[in-house]
Amino acid sequence: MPRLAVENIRSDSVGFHSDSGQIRVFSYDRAAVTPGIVHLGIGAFHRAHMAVYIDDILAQNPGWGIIGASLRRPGTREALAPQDFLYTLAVRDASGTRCRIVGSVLDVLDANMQRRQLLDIMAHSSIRIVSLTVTEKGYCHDPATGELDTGHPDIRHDLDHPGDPVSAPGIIVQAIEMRRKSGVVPFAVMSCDNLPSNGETTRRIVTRFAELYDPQLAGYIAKNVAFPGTMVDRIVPATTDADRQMVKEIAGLDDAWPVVTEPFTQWVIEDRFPQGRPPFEAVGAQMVSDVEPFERMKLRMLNGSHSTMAYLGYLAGYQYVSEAIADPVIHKLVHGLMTEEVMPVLPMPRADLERYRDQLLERFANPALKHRTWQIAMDGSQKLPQRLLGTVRDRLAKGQGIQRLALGVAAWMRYVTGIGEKGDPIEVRDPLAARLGEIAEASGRDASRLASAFLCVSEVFGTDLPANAAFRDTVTGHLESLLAKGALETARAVG
Ligand code: CS2
Repeated sequence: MPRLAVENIRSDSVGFHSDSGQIRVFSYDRAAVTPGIVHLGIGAFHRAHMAVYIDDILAQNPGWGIIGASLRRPGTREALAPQDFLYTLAVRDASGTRCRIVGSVLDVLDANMQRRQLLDIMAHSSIRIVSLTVTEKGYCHDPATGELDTGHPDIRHDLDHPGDPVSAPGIIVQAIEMRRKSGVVPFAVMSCDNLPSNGETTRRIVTRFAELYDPQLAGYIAKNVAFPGTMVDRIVPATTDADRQMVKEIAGLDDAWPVVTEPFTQWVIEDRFPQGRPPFEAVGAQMVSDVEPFERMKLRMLNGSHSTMAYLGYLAGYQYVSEAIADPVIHKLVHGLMTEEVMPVLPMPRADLERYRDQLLERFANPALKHRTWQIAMDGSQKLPQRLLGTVRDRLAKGQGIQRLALGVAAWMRYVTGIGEKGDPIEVRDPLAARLGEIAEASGRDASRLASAFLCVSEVFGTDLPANAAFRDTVTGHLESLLAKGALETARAVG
């Protein structure tokens, strides 16, 4: 079977057309596209989200091609380089699969091997936006406070070797410094990660890093660099070999790294791009002056439900989200979590939130997406604050109940003990995994000792939550039940 590559998709004067007729192929002249964006962290999510919007934009404006960089995994460049950085997007739901070949990514650099090249490209005047999907932990911050973690090994490395940075903040600051020295105006820095106030948080982290490196540069960044906030949404499970096979059968081309996603996609962007931007609104993105209400709604409704389902679902033996939500006990719990606990402390009209909730429940149930509970369970220490604990704080401040939210938190604690309900080992992936494992070992299966020790992890819970008796007691009670009766029985009792 031919490999996916420019030479294997037929071209004529109006662009490229697929031979198979079953796949859609970009219609612009790819040779005329020039880079305008550098994207840090080019994983499956970016390729199913922003890169697709840009693919649509390139038909009208060829100056916004993307140069991607992977900061950790070298595999993306290796997989995509032989296929001219083209890849297949497979959109799936119960009604079927629709494939399209995306051409907006012009190159992918392996930041570890090609650091100089990456910085040189970022310093070039044609680049006007540097966007990021480096996941929560890529910001090297304290998740509870949103501040740069100055003791983080990557940050320490980058402060000692500023010309050879490995962290996202270090790379961004170095590139801005190179531009400043050569008289090139800075790019806008656009976070597309699921962080609370992601623009403002990125601004704080980058400026703080610069302050430690060179206070004058920090002042320059504070004055001249825009950090637009975004709300991004599309469910994109990690690509599997079965996905590669499926795409091969449909597209008739061998694609080393396709991405599989759902039909739904949403992008809300704060309109703050002093050096210009692509016409995002022309391809379905919403441009707003304040992205925060959208972001908060999405993090607390979608991601809060996701994490709760991931921990409870995994413990209950469900491999995929669609299986977990098909269990009436988990469905009721998640429905109740959103309706009774999250929605009342969001500022949107009730009817809008109800619609949003119902749509989410449908998206979770998409049987064609194999979204592993284990995948979502990853990096819980980085996710819990914005997904569950913000709502917890808002409700506690009003003296309101937190039964279901506390169950999500207790399920995380139960999960990170590293031992499942059948005594099976759980592969806990988390930057704090070693510490969480030590806590579990030292506390045994005593719910009260376990909960107290986990609550002392201040990067997650801050200092206020461990001191709150209502929160501590509710979490401890749920953890006790999870250990004694299991996830499903506990969720049933909470309702
Ligand atoms: C998920 C998100 O992996 C996770 O933690 O909750 O990646 C989720 O699928 C996206 O935010 C959906 O937009």
